[in-house]
Amino acid sequence: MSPLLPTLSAAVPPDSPAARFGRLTLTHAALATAARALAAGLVPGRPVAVWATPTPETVVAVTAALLAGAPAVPLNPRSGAAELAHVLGDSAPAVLLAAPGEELPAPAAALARLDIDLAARASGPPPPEPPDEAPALIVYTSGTTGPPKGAVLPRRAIRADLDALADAWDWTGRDVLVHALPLFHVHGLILGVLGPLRLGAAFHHLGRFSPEAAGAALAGGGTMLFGVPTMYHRIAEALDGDAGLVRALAGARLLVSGSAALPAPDRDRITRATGRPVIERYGMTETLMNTSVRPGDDAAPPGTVGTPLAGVELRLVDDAGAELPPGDPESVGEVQVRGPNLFTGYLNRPDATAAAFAPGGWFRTGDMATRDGAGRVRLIGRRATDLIKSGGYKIGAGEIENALLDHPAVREAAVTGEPDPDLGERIVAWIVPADPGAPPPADALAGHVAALLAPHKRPRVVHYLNALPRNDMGKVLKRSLHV
Ligand code: MCA
Ligand code: AMP
Repeated sequence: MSPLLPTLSAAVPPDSPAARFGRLTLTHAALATAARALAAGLVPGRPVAVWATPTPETVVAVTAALLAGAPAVPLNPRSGAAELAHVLGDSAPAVLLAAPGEELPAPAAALARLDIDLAARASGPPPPEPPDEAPALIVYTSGTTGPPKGAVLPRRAIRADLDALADAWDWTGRDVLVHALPLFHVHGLILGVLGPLRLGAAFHHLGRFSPEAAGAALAGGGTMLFGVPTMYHRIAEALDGDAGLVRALAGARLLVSGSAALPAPDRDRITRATGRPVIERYGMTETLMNTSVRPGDDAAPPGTVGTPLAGVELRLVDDAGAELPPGDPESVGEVQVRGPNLFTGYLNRPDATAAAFAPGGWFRTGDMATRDGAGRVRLIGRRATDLIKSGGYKIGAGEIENALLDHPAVREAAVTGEPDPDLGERIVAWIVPADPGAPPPADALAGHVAALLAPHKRPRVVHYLNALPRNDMGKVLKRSLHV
């Protein structure tokens, strides 16, 4: 079995950079030895939690877990108490890896902890390569109801996905990827970290996103930029009057957007100002990447997410589950995919895993799309209205409703998403207060949700009602919830 991260065992030039965060650069050689030292303390097959701050320590920790064959559970370091307790209870990690000095909140602090030492030096040979079907990562993702589910991603899926992307984007060891994505989701961690590492390439993580920081990193040697549409929106807004940013983007080899739909006005402003297209690719936590526009496909109409990546089978099906004949750009169906890029299932959730697949091993994405004669996919919406994409994060309305109902001043709660020029969608809460004379303030509810779940799940707008609109069965009529 060839290694998932070949540069950890192969000889690489001792000072070739792998990961840069601020002024700190980790070379491939330093990463390999620190990760091997940490891997020696991990047990194959036993999950390890990683306190996934945007730091070199997270890169060493995830690499060590991959080396050891211990499934890594990346944690959002801003997780609230309930979300953290759920993820830790569900994944039952043997140990938590964190940067030295990192203060952990209660449920995480109770775990056995190993500090990540960037300066540690390995002794002895690297551990044997784990089997290809062994779980590599467990990434938590929201559904329409209930708490997030852990998607179990085998090494095979990561390997297949990264090789297909390298092929689609001509991504090589000479590229320097720039991004500021969180390291506890597929986009930032698999594409943004493991992508360059597998190729022996480098990435430059900005720590915190700003158009200026992205421009400076591209001007300073970056060749590719990965971002969610909110980041491209902020870049589009900053281009006017920033000639340096325009030059930096114009000099990039590849600008890639994903995780949510890129609005046409933002895409067009960037292309007009810089002469560079922004390429869209389409994926999901459970499937990794399914399709991408290919650089240089000038015939690709803007707004498509391209054609399937190597090895990915994709079909559209109607409501009855019948496959739509390809080639009719007007027929809308649910996207279903099959291939080596797929996860193996949701941790501890055989029910949800079974429901996610159609007969024949096709994964039901829940995304609705059309396909043109050349096979290019155009996403037009989602099957579930209870899934909200805000800032590129997928958020289930149900988990926010439950958190709101936990507030003593809330009697009833419903959550919807509404269009937002910056976030794509913003979270809107519709509240029936326990005491109509003393409704809880909006910022108290936002703080409550942020503390229980995560700051990006907080409602941005709160409306107060005397009662929620319901049908005869008592189900909330979300379509009637608008101002
Ligand atoms: C404000 N804040 C609060 C509160 N109010 N914190 C706690 N309680 C409150 N009541 C803080 C926030 O924590 C944050 O703090 C600051 O206010 C602003 O936060 P916010 O407005 O939410 O957003 P932002 O910081 O401006 O972030 C925009 C962003 C971010 C950078 C675009 O949304 C982001 O990183 N998105 C990436 C999502 C992603 O990677 N998705 C991939 C999953 P402070 O200022 O201190 O930070 S999808 C995926 O993986 C699939 C496979 C795919 O296809 O890619
Ligand atoms: P997640 O479950 O957080 O991994 O998010 C996956 C979802 O993000 C997909 O099912 C799509 O709805 C959405 N998504 C990802 N990439 C794109 C894209 N390029 N355009 C539109 N939606 C996207």
